[in-house]
Amino acid sequence: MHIPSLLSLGLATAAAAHSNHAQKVLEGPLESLWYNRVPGDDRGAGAESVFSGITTFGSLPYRPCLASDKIKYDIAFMGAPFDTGTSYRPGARFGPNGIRQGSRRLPLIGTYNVPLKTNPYNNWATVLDCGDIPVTPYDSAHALQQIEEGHYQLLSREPATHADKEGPALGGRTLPRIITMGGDHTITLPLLRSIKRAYGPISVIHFDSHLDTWRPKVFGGSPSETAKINHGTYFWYAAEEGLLRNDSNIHAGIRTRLSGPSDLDDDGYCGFEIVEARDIDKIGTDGIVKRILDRVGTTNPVYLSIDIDTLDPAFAPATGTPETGGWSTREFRAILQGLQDLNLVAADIVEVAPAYDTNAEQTTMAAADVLFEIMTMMVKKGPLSQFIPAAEL
Ligand SMILES: [Mn+2]
Repeated sequence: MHIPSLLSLGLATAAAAHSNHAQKVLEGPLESLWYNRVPGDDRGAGAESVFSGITTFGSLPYRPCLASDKIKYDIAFMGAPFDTGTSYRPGARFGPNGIRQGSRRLPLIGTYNVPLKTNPYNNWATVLDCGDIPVTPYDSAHALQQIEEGHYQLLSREPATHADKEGPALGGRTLPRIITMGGDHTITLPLLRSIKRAYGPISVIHFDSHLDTWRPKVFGGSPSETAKINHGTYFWYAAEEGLLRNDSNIHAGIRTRLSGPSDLDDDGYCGFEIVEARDIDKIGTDGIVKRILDRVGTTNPVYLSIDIDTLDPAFAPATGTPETGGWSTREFRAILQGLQDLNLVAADIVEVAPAYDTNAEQTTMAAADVLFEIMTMMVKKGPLSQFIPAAEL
């Protein structure tokens, strides 16, 4: 007997939204929960309903940002559901929705990040979930163009805050920050192409168990031009295309096998230094943080790319090419928190393939928590307008 009344509530809401009259606020015992609130804001309760409603990253407001450049934000979450560059386990096309599902509990209780002493939800920044870029599953080359263009559409518009002030992008512009949820790691190539259009060549911090700088002939051969660009070769192409800033890039969490020592020469050619996963046993999380900061500095605009396989498969089993011997979620989050002074302009997290996860959703939850750290770091650091234009560095 409750069904007709619920239906009539829905119709009343739709009618109000399409009329010119002010919307009537619906009343009822759960009136405070009828809205999708941003937890931590001053509009009151709402965090109790994190398992209700349409799922967005961390229950952030959803806006279809690719439908209108009138939608403004300072930080945008965006999905790139692409996995046809995968060599082993496919399934990362479902990563964006999986990470959103794993993030639902973030607003429960509250969103204050204790180690970083910052609440990213109740701060200067407008943070939105902009949904996903439409990506074809039938044509990898076309899909990479879609990802580059979709990312650049979101990256190149004016931010909600300080749009009129100078910033680190080309032309002295201030831009919003984009956090991309993959997708397999191939997506980082079109993302870096978009970044280059906005910032020029950029310093990259790459957390991964694998190098991903392989020449195509090493990584599975090259039966076609399309096949050459995949989730193990994209950094080789990024270096060839001049997307990376010379000698200020670093991998961390590495524990891959190689085709031979020459792979390391190719890696150096691409401009990377290597922090092995096992280095943590000797130098600890503080030592890892120091090596990264020494390499990239805190004034350079930095792009952060995270393969969830940085984590040990015990903590993140649902990924394309798992490798044992990785870091724990506690260690990885401590390393990220140690990097809070970085000048991060954009980031991605990739290779989350939810079909291989446990019933406890541990991989998608780990990915969501990693993104919570990154979102907090970006908010804590402040608007990009306060940084020196890249051309003056
Ligand atoms: Mn990897």
